[in-house]
Amino acid sequence: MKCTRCRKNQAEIELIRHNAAFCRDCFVDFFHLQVQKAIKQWKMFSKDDNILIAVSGGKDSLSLWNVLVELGYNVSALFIDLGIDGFSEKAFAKVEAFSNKIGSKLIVVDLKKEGIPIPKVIKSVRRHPCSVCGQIKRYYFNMVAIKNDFDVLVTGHNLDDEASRLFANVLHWKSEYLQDQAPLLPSENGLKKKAKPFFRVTEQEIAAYAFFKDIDYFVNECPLSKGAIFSFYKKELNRLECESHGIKIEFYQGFLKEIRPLLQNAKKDRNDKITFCERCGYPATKNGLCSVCNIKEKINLKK
Ligand code: Q46
Ligand code: ZN
Repeated sequence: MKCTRCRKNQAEIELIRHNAAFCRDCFVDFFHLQVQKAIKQWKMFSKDDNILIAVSGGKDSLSLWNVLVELGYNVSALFIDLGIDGFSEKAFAKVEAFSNKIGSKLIVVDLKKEGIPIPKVIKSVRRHPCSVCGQIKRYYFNMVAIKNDFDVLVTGHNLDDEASRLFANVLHWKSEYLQDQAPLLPSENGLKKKAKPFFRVTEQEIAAYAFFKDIDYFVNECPLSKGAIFSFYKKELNRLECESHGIKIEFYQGFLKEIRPLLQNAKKDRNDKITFCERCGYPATKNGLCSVCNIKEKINLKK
């Protein structure tokens, strides 16, 4: 099969949902274009902005880092060392090597030094590891972005992540989470502006990009991820996608266009009631503390 774009080279990848097949070079151009479209459509950031990208060592974050640098954006990376022995060191090695290759600045937060490595935290907090780990990561992403005066924080969340999260939030009618679901969240209430430039591309497309660009990413599965519910929703959405190509993007874009605007008044009411952590100044959840100061408090009580 010939590439449907240049009509010269042999196609190496077929994208059924786009009704196209691309050779390597045309796929990379197409992929970059999808990211540029996302950035422009949502006015995520410009070439003058200082961008902080959260990286884990996996294919999504390293690929996004690569795309943004190739497109000429001013990017620094942030790696959170979760303190999961036998896992976090390997992830960090990939991130460090990639940072040296690409020539971008790398900032590291070590949760062992912060007193809250994830394996220790999950002994004190009775929730799924991913829920508490996600909360801690978001806290430090935001804190580092604010302290270092970055204009925007970006993450490698892709269409599969966003559609499965939306799917779960709709099934459980999590209205507060639905209010916060978008490819761009403005800077408000002590939270730095957040963008997801990969929301138009799928996991599979990112894997192809990483392969064509020879990106050496970390493939090991996190030992604490067992029972994470999002992988179940992702599988179900993939089944639907096989039956009806393009359903994932239609589901997500449809929500952004039709439903999200209706939720913004409820979000405004919520914003009016927000309070801030008396220790660190981050938005508070309960008893005057933010989620991470609450976790630190629990761990200290157990000592
Ligand atoms: S690192 Fe943390 Fe992930 Fe491991 S504990 Fe879950 S959220 S799976 S991206
Ligand atoms: Zn706090």
